[in-house]
Amino acid sequence: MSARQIRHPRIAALRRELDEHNYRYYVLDNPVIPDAEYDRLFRELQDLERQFPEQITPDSPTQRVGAAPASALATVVHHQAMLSLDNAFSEQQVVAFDRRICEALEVDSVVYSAEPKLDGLAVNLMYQQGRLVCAATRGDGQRGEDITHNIRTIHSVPLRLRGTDWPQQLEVRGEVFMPKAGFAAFNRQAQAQDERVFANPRNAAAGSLRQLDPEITRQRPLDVFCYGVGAYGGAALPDSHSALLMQLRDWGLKICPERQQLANIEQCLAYYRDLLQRRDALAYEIDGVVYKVDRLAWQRHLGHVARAPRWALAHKFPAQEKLTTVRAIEVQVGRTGALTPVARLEPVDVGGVTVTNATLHNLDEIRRKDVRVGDTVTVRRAGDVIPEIVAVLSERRPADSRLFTMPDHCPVCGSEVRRIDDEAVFRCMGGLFCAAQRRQALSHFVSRRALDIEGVGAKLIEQLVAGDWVRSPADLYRLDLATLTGLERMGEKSATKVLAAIAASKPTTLARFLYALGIREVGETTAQTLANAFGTLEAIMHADEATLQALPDIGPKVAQQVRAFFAEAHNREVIEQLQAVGVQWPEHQTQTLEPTLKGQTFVLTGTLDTLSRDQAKARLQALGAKVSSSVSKKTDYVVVGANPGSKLTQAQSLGVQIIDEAQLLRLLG
Ligand code: D41
Repeated sequence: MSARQIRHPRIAALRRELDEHNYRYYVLDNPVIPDAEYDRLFRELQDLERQFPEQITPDSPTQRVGAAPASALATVVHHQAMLSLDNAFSEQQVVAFDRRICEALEVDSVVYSAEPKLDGLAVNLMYQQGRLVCAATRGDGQRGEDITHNIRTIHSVPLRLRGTDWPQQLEVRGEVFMPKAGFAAFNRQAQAQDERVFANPRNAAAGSLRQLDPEITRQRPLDVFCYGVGAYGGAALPDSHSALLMQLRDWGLKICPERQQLANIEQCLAYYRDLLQRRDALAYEIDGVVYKVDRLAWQRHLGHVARAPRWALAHKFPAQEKLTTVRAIEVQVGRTGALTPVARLEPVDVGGVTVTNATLHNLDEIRRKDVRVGDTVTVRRAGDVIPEIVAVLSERRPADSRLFTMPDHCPVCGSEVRRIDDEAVFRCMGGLFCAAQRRQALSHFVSRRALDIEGVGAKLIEQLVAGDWVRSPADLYRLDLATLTGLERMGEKSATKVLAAIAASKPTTLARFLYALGIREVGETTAQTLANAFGTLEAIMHADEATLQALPDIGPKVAQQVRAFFAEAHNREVIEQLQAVGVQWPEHQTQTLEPTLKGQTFVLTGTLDTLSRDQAKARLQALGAKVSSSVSKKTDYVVVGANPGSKLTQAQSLGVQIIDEAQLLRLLG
């Protein structure tokens, strides 16, 4: 028996693996490896089959052109084949492409049409007598799947063409995609409902279009850009690709607004660099740029090889997805004690940036993806968002891998870890006893939008907390030169500067101060809302949940956190200390905050002129009054504005004192 007859084990393994990935990609629309990794495996199989051609079988993944026949959708034969695109991964390859073209055309330079390469699903739209009669996926280029019912739900696809000068038969080629914002919203909702999320916008577009029920597609935020034609009903085409696209646009079809006509290949490269740089700011995902010889006569002259035209080229951007392995899963403690698992990765270059960490958000997320130490994973970095793990290659999982579990004690301070009610997060119960929370609370306190203490960075805070010099923000104001200069790498000059910056932060605003306290759920906007509505810290500290909730944008969750924060004696103490060391802000109202109305009960009815109901309520409460919603014998005053309700008659019948707005304002000082 010759060696040649032995089945090559790697060939069999590669086929099995590629079949699996094909299935996940085409049938499930849910791939677990990056395209680049798939291509690598595919090429490895092709190479082996070239070495051992007798082992090529008709069912090898290399023997298939295009997509798998995937579903219950009907098959559609395209009138004109849908070609694919050759790829270039470097500027040299692009320049070589241009040189081949110039030589074949015997010209010095060529005008190109350049457009972003959308990362969606290629479709063919068939119009007859100006009406959309059929829409299909590209499939293998010859035949695709009938997705007419789904395409009809996309609002940017005209069901009838505008104008009258269209060919009787027109095939329009385009890319259906899901814009980034729609994709993010869709996944957020899917996750909240424990439904399946998509790995990326392209899978989301493909998955949405291959539904049997168009009602599902209708709810997906899909859009389309058209980039070419197939059958053209025998009519005369315009001279150039650019003119063709303008024509399509006039007929009501959507064209990518970034498309440009460019004088030569150098301009194409400049266009590529510009788009690569703006990639994150675009509303849709793109994975490169497509250059097309603009003049259609030249396109015809150049023709095509195999399945790709000679006159077009996809210049790919660096991949945003790569494979790497998980070295460890560590748990970080946030400012509010929330534990966030973070995957420490084998460093990998993703789109020009070295990625070493990926957030795993929370335990639910880890469970959903089942990420474990030692796993091979696809990481994705898009825009300036934190890199994330898209999928795990379970077939490459080490046999001894173990399920990740959350620690039951804080990795920083050892306090108990608890999961509160229905929240997804686990929290360290250590509060400001926990050094991690203390460090971050301090970092937040000094940050630019809070008390803005320049020169007190993460490093210094780390030292101050480690040495136990600073436990609460108030301690910052008690630091002296000797303490600071005693720290490592702190000279007298910088220490003096730090002290000056700390001192300079004392005059502040109520909104900044509130924000700086780091109350959970209270961001800058909420802090501003509270400061505006109540005017004084005293009033906020005494407001009950109902009063807080009466404010715009303050819901029960925020109100509860605000109440809980001020109910905590420790927090009130820190505030007192901060005021004692001289942190101060102008209060909106000048009234003395003596509880001059303590024990008095007010009821408001009707609309006041100068105060909103909430303001009136807040100011009354600031002076110790109680504001009730119903009139009783215990009511001291009923404040009556315009169009009072039944409370006025109740007050009259009970003999409660009735006052108007002017009298109220006098009482409020
Ligand atoms: O944005 C795209 N994905 C895109 C795809 C594009 N802008 N232009 C394209 N042009 C062509 C030719 C030149 C063959 C008409 C394409 C594709 N083809 C294409 N998409 C998927 C397969 C081929």
